[in-house]
Amino acid sequence: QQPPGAWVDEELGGVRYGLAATVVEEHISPFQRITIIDSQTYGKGLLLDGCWMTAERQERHYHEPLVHPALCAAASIERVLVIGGGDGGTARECLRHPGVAHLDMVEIDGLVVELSRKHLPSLGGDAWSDPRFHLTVGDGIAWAASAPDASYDVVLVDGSDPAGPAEGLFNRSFFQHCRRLLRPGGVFATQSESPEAFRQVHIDTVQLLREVFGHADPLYGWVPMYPSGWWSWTFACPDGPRYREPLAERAAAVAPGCRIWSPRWQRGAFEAVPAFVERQLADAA
Ligand code: PUT
Repeated sequence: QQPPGAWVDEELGGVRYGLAATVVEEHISPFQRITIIDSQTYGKGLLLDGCWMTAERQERHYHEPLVHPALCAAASIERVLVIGGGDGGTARECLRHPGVAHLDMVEIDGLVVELSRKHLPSLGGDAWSDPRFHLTVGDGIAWAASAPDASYDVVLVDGSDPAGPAEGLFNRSFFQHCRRLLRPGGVFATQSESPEAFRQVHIDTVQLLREVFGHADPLYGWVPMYPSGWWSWTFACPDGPRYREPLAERAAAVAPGCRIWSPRWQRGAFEAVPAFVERQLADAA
């Protein structure tokens, strides 16, 4: 039992990223160590294998930038696939778009879903009971490999850091399947780590997505509890960078309920490419 006021940290590269918090539950699933904490500042939160995933009062910093640039830009948003996303926050933001008719979410770890529903119910909100929402507990990489060509308008990857069960979510063959799954005018997006704390993973991910999809661009924001706080999401589309400009009607439907994302924020976030990333991507091209 931890004393009240103890610290829970993610340690990376000689730096600690922590919250004053107590551990509420911890389990070892077949895939990873799952920790639920209760923090003074951001409420209840989730770590996987000791890495920060989300917290009640900080999740919007992460979920809104992953979802809305893609859902406000794809030609249609009738069919959406979310790979990962077991806390429910990504599905919740997607289902705020009335144009979504069917959302498949494929999460590898059923215990993440169970503990998130128990301790972080505000993340999934009404998504769990929405008739458009279809949860499969299974391997998202295998799902992407076996789903039919052109079966989704939007594919979102909400995985953890590239180690353990999430490692395969950053590789070429997985991205090639995601491209194959997109209908014409479709948009792909993935969380793409920190340009500071995971610099090489970030650069390699953007470069690989450019190779596979033809067009891919990172968008930069902040998730204060993540390593360095500086985070990125990368959007990709075979037929041009349509994700850069939100469609007005879709944006108007969701913007009033957003805390971080807005069309203006998005435009700035796509422009905020740090100089070293711009140089490294130019060298890699
Ligand atoms: N899906 C959450 C990303 C976590 C990064 N630490």
